[in-house]
Amino acid sequence: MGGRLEGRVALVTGASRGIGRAIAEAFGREGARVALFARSKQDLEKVAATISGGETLALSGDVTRARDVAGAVERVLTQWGRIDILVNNAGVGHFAPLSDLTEEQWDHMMAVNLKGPFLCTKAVWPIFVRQKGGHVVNISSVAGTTTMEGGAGYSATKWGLRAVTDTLIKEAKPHKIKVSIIGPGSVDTYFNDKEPGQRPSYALQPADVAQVALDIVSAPPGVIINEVIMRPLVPPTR
Ligand code: NJP
Repeated sequence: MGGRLEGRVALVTGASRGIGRAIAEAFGREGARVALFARSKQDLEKVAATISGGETLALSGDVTRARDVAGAVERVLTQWGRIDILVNNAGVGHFAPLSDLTEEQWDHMMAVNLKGPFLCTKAVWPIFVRQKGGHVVNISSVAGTTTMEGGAGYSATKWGLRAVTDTLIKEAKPHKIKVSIIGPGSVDTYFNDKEPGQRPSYALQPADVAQVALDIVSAPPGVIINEVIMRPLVPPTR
């Protein structure tokens, strides 16, 4: 029996580790052809080699550079002739009270978390319009729906991504393009200079987010799941 994504082509940013890796693996298991995009070619190739099921492409580049993004999209088209799903997952976080947050940290978050999805979406949009279909999935955060001390810059990027998503949902409808946003709480990854295992034991796993991404992109053709907020159930009681 074919997988849920048989015949579809996905481009996943930030696929060298963490949530992006889990999404790429889940999509591959379901038969999608998956292009993995991030800066570290070596890590991407390692991940691509672990993906069973569909074919893969490891594409190194920076989501903040239009030329890298255009090159990656071109490679996917040359290889597979179409793109059905873009997952804007690459993201970074710097956390400090606003007065301590550096200009470099602010610019870094704005570039990766906001300009990255802008460039990647802009690059695939004409393809989706031509195909009369496609799906953009943006990985945001619970911090894109609320605020916390030390998170002004990070929240600004994820609230911004929410505004972009909301606008795109409206612009996409005439073209039968779907646009979705997932806002996870704490996920056990390398995010914010951590190592897997360093977050509380109740943190979400990358595979939990991947499962939601998979459900969103395999919803029936007439259904759009626009937004999912997901949190760990509860911290264990002491
Ligand atoms: O982070 P991590 P996550 N161009 O650090 C890539 C959101 N989120 O999986 O480029 C291209 O393990 C980097 O690869 P490399 C978060 O905001 C997380 O947790 O080789 N790629 C790596 O593959 C983000 O949007 C939590 O260094 C770039 C990946 O991005 C998403 O989840 C909670 C890049 C980062 O992997 C995935 O983050 C939450 C660039 N310029 C939301 N810069 C959480 N973990 O707790 C980085 O609410 N990458």
